[in-house]
Amino acid sequence: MSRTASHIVRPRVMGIVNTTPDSFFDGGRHLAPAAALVQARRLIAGGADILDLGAESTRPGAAPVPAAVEIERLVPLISAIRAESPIPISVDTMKPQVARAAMAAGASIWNDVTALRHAPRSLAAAAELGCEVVLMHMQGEPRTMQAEPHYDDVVAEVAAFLAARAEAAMAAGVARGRIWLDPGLGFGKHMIRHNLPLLAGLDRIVALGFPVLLGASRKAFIGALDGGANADARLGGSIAAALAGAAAGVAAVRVHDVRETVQALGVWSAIQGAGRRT
Ligand code: HH2
Repeated sequence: MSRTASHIVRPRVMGIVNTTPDSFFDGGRHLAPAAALVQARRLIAGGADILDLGAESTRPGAAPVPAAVEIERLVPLISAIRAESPIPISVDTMKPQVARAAMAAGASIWNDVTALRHAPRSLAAAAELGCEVVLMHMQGEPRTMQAEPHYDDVVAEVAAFLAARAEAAMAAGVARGRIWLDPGLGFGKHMIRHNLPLLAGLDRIVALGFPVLLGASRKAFIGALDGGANADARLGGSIAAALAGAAAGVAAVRVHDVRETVQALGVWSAIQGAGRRT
């Protein structure tokens, strides 16, 4: 959470840079190292509190990327950002060897959409690296996760999964204070039947007692609620979801549009502050 001028906490803003050819929104825009660095600078100037760098898309049907290629895309970018800015850097990767290389280059957060389940040594690697970890919920695996997701009670099941993964991480030696949880909007979730109850029930995830990261930015459920709007036309819905997260007490929102989200959260927190003063 960040303190604003009105001293009301608002979620931190994590800006996304995908240095990939195929991410669902910014794929191909920041694949060239120079373009990725320009985008990182833009997000920092826009008020990002954290940068999340990804080198392998998680969207259904995305091409798998070998660890060496992820490292080749991420490490020079991390070093270049580190040379200019102290901003905390997160890496969006499932692979412990990529996380290791990224931490050595100056990243401090491992954002793992598999919640440290992808490799048998992921849990031990996270403990050894001593980095912060984002444990995200996903039903199934990226290739097939949107085929027929099923839950009896999506909020209860996601909360139980996240609590169990936090326990597993702590049992492996990850410090409690380094664990974040993320409900994983869009990852094995029906667009409306699962993502919306999760957004409405975020307070139950927050109640688990760990900082919660929310990633709704430009996801397909926003298009589904707006006549099929494509990813380029989902900024308004992304901001609405970020504000729902703020109201529920999430610690950070993961977004493509940093400047706009910072402005929206700033106005939201100023309104909260004015409400408290009267
Ligand atoms: N969403 C995406 C990727 N990584 N990590 C966390 N913790 N939470 C999320 O909701 C999340 C995530 C998907 O978004 P994006 O990175 O823009 O797309 P792609 O996976 O196609 O690169």
